[in-house]
Amino acid sequence: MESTRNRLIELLETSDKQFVSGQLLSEKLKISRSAIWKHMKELEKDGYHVEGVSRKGYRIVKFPDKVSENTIQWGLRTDWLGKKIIHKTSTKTTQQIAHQAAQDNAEHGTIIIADEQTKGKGRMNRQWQSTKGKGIWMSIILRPDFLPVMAPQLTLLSATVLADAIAEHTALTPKIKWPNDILINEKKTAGILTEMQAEQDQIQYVVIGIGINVNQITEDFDKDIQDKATSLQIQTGHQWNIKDFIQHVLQSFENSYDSFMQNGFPDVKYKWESYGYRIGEYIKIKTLHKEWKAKFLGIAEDGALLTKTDNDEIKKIYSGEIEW
Ligand code: BT5
Repeated sequence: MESTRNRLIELLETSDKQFVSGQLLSEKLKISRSAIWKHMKELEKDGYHVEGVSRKGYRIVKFPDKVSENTIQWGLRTDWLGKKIIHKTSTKTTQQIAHQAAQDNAEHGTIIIADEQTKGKGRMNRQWQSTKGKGIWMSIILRPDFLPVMAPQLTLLSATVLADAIAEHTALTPKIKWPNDILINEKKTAGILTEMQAEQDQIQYVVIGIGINVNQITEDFDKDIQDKATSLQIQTGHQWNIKDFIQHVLQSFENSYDSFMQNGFPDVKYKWESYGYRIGEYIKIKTLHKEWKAKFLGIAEDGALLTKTDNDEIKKIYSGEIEW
């Protein structure tokens, strides 16, 4: 039943807005015309708007707002990103599914997306809270043809994509806090986790994990992060259509990635710095043995944070705790 239904959606979807005759559907799916009609009624119950016109056939005029492989793909204007989508209603983490899929040869641009993650991952084994149906929890598999040392540039690029998508879609003013936090009004609304499988001089694949808080209210976050996390809904006072926003992010991602591959890193650096949080201000850097203040200048090509000390020494910072 489920697979016939998916095939039916697929047939209607690939015909785009054209009608598909009942005759053709019944031949392809090997079911009677009245069975097709029953399937259409079921689709309507799920939020699809199907138009049926005698002598012409059927066509989908609107997909439901909920997220699924079909609803994301319908109207997605990308060439390679999201051509293959794996959607889960609930999973531990989309990163794990992405790694598995990549090892099973999933193609460049495959995305894994979930309504809910029960063990969402942040960096360094931290947790990422992923409330059901309230945000975008997605992993993108990429197979870039460059050296592993360049992978951090993809994290920086992803941050600019999210900042752009939020700014364009909602008219809010996001900031990127080094290395990968997207802030709105000083609170975190999105995060990025880049993981990679590589040999010394070759990347096998990269998984870019993207988490964006969309429709949470403050109480949806655990108490310990309520004062530092935010969502588009909290910031704008209304709900956002998650499927539309996913499509926007994917389209922006593909454009930026393609232009990065053609033109290299300078445009990404420029854009990143235009969103950079506290550029030009003093920050405090703490390592195990030392603590010092320096001016935050921007980012280096390798993803490091560029600073200038009071005796005009330019220093790249790769790790350590930063106090902003
Ligand atoms: C990140 O880590 O910001 C990376 C987040 C990546 C999440 C995506 S969702 C799809 C894919 N699948 C996954 O399992 N992960 C990726 P980090 O910079 O380490 O930030 C983690 C810290 O942010 C936590 O320790 C909390 O303090 C805070 N935090 C947790 N959940 C949050 C949320 N939903 N919104 C804002 N802050 C959060």
